Amino acid sequence: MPDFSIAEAVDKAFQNHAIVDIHTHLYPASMAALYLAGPDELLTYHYLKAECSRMLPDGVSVGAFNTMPAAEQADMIWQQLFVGDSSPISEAQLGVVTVMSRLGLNPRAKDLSEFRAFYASKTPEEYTDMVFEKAGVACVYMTNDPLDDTEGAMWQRGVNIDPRFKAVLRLDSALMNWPAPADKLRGLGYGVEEKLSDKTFAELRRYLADWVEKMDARYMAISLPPDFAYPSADSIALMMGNVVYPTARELGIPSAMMIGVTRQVNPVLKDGGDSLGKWDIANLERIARDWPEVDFLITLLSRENQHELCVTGRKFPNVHPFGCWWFLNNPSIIREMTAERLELLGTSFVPQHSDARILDQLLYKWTHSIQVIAPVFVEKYESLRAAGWPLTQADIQRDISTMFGGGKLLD
Ligand code: HDL
Ligand code: ZN
Repeated sequence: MPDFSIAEAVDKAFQNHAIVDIHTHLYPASMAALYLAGPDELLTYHYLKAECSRMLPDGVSVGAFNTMPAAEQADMIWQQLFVGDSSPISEAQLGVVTVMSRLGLNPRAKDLSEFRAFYASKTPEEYTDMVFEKAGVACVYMTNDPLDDTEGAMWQRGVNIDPRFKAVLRLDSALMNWPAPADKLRGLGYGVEEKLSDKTFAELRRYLADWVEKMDARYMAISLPPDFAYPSADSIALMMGNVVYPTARELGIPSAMMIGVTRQVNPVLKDGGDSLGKWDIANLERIARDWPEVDFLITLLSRENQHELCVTGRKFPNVHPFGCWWFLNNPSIIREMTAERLELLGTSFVPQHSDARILDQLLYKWTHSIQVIAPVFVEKYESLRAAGWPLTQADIQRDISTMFGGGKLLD
């Protein structure tokens, strides 16, 4: 007779472990203009704005909706997607319901007044402490961009960063659509040229090294389109091969690539207007083979890329799949991705990140993910026990703490 319930042991392992969330768009209260929390931010999350664009009141266009003040947008989204005449069962809608329930609020309220009053009753620091504690999160990795006017000014002034928020140097604004970023980089003192010359590459490597050090960035990240081809004469491929990968190797920090985004397929939806495409994973084989000393954190946006990403991880130990990103962050797909990753990679991957943009989202993104991930682990541990492995509760705690603690690369 087994001496303990695996299901109970897995649940306890998650309860005993404070999560390390390795990709978010969250910022500490000290970065005030970038700190997003509370009902109006939560309801106007671009996922919900996109879903509301399908359920707008007669006579209200998306363009007209976009001109409304945020509080009015939040009220309309609340009426159309929650109070309205259909159940809030999309993942983003369910998320708001979970958040409100976790905060002890009535998710079936007729308006947002109770949520707004609750949010107003706490300081940003108190709200942050409460959300981290309720969500069981130890720390979150940010998305930091020195070329963002608001954020760059904070770093130049000097900003006190809550140690629960780790920095990540995001590269899209510095490397994509060259030479558009050149002026801003020169404004920061980097003598880049319009052409992709050795001088430009050297100055961009200096930019990366300077800001990794300034921010104590744990990795460098970039989002790339599905047609990203390496090697190629495309400017972004030249940037990756002459700037990012050599810098990652020199600094000994991971290069994260988030691939498959087709930007602004419908611009009127603004930050909700992006879509996805399948990437040719042979590019990753070439990158991992050409840069064996670099650790690549990889998350791909197309469901059709997931199994082959696991296989590529088996071929290259420096390929580290992480998370169920964006359009994959839904229970039906999280379940499938976690199972195939465990089957093909064992414990050598990071199962999830939240990608949270609004602090409150930590309360649902992790709750929902663990609800669907835990049973997959239970099934695998049951198979392990059935195969004759004398499994212990300490084994389970060790695995969960490692895989949801940033994996072998991060902490
Ligand atoms: O590029 C990214 O990091 C993506 O996560 C985008 O921010 C995207 O808009 C998003 O929020 N996905 O969840
Ligand atoms: Zn993101």
